[in-house]
Amino acid sequence: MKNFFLLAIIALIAISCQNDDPINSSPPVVVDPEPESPEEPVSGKFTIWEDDFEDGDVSDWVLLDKDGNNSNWIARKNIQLDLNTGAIVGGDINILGTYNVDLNNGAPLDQIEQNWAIMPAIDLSYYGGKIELNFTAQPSVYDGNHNILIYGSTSSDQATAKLLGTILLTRGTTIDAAYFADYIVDISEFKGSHTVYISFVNENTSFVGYEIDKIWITAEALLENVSKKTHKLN
Ligand SMILES: [Ca+2]
Ligand SMILES: [Ca+2]
Ligand SMILES: [Ca+2]
Repeated sequence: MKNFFLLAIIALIAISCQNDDPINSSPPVVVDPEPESPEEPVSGKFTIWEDDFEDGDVSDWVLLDKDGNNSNWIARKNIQLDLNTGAIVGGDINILGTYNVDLNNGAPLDQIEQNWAIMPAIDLSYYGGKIELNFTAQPSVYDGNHNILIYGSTSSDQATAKLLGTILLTRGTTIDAAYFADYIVDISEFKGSHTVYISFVNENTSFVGYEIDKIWITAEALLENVSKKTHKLN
């Protein structure tokens, strides 16, 4: 019994270390429990995927400029304004962002954006309990509050995606300060699916910018039959 919990904790740590770049699509390695061990699922909230954009590489994402105005999601630093020159400059935070202004001069773009950032496929087939999409984000400096739309699909074709949540990203009163905050969307309905695509989409209005500092997905439980499956495969 004690051994089982020790092994379960090791398994949880192994799963928590699963990172992006590229997503590991093979089942998590679960150490075989002792034959007499109980058949309880491993439980606790743990991270099964994350991307913090610190490497500036989003080649594993699909970024779609659906409105076709050549303004799309990009990995970069959050924007700040140089108060001496009025130029848009990079801040300190590595983000995935999308802007509805010309970053050379700050002028608004004429077109309403329809920019999709589609995460690499995640495999939710061996997790149970509540599964949550967590992200740290803000509307950029010199912007107001804006909704970000979260879509989910089991197909890479975003036309099949359904709206999972409309999340209001809020700013404080200081126009040039950072107001990154954590937001959560329940994505438990995709439990059991082998390929899940989560997308971030701007709302259907003009804006200055959306900036996402980090995204991570948590699950409450590892399904007990994973250890059985692994056992059989061995
Ligand atoms: Ca990356
Ligand atoms: Ca666009
Ligand atoms: Ca970051």
